[in-house]
Amino acid sequence: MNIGIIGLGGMGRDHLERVHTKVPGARVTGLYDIDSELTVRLAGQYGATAFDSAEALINSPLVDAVMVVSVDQTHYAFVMACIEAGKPVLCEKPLASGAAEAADIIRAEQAAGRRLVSVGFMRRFDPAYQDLKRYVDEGSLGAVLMAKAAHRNVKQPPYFQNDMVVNNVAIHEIDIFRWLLGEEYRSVQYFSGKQNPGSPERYDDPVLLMLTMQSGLRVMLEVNQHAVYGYDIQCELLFAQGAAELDSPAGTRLLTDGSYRTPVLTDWTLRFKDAYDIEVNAWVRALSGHRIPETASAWDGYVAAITAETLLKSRDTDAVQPVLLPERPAFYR
Ligand code: ISE
Repeated sequence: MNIGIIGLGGMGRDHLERVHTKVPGARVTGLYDIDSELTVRLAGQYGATAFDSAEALINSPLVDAVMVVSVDQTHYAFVMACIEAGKPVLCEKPLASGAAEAADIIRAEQAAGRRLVSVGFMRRFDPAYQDLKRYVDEGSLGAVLMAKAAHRNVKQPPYFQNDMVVNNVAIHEIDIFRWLLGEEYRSVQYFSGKQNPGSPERYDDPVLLMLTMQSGLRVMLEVNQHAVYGYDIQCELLFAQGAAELDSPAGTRLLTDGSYRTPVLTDWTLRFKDAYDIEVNAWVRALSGHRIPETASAWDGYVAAITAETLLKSRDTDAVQPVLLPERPAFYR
C-alpha cells in the first residue's frame, strides 16, 4: 500500500516514521507540506516523492491512499479531493470545519458509492479505552450510570482560539463516549467559569461540558488547556455494580521521601502512541484486504461535528441545547 502524507508538522512526521517503521505492507511514497524545503528534505530521507501541492499528491499514481495531517481548516478540501480521486483517506480529527462541511463529505462519499473516508479518532484503538468498552459491552458490572472525564493539556499553541476548546480538543471525548456507550447524545451544555490566569482571555479555560446521552446517562467532562503539570486524560465509568477508570500509562511508580510518585506524560503523541500504531495498522490491513476499516467513519466525523456545533451554540446562548441528528444512512451501518 503506497501512502501519501499531507502535512508534516509534529503529528505528520510521527505518522511518517510510523508508516516507515511499524506498518507492514505499507510504505510512504509521497509527501506534501506547505513548507517545501521540509517536504524535500523528508522525502529525501524517507525515499518518497516530494509533491508541490496536496492535489498533485492525491492524484498521483504513486499514491494509493492518503493521510491528511495538515491544519484543521484544510481537512475538508483534501478529503473531498481524495473522494473525487477515488482514494481512501485517513483524516486527522476534526473531519471538517463544522457540520455543513462534514455533511458535504458524507454526501460526496455516498455519491462515490464506496466507503473511502476514515477519521483519526485514535482513542478507539487505545488498549485502556478498549478495556472500558469491554466492561460496558460484557455487562458484568451492570449498566453504566454516569461518566466523569478530564482532558488536560500542558498548554496550547499561540494560534489556539476559543472554538478549538470544543472543535479541536473536546471532539475526542465527543467521539469516544458515543463509541464507548453505544448511544447518541440527547443534549449538551457548555459551562465556562473561573478563568485560569495562565491562559489567554480569548479562550475559556477550564470549561465543564455536560453531555447527556439518549438514555439520560450524564457525562461530565472537564476540558483544561493549561494544566501545566502534564497531559492527563482521565475517564471513569460508574456502573451499577462497580466503577472502571483509565490507568495512568506513564510508567513505574517511585516510592521516595515518604510518598508515592507516579509519572505523568506531557505529550499527547506519546500518551496515544500505541493507539495511533494500532489504528494505522488496522487501516492499512483493511485497505489491503479490501475491507471497510474499523476506524471511525465520515459519519462519525459528521456526528462529532454536529455535537461540537451544538456545544458552541450552548456556549453562545448559555443554555442546554438538544443534539439534532439526522437518521444514519444504510451506507454507514
Ligand atoms: C490535539 O490536536 C490533539 O488531538 C490532542 O489529543 C489534544 O489533547 C490536543 O488538545 C489537541 O490540540
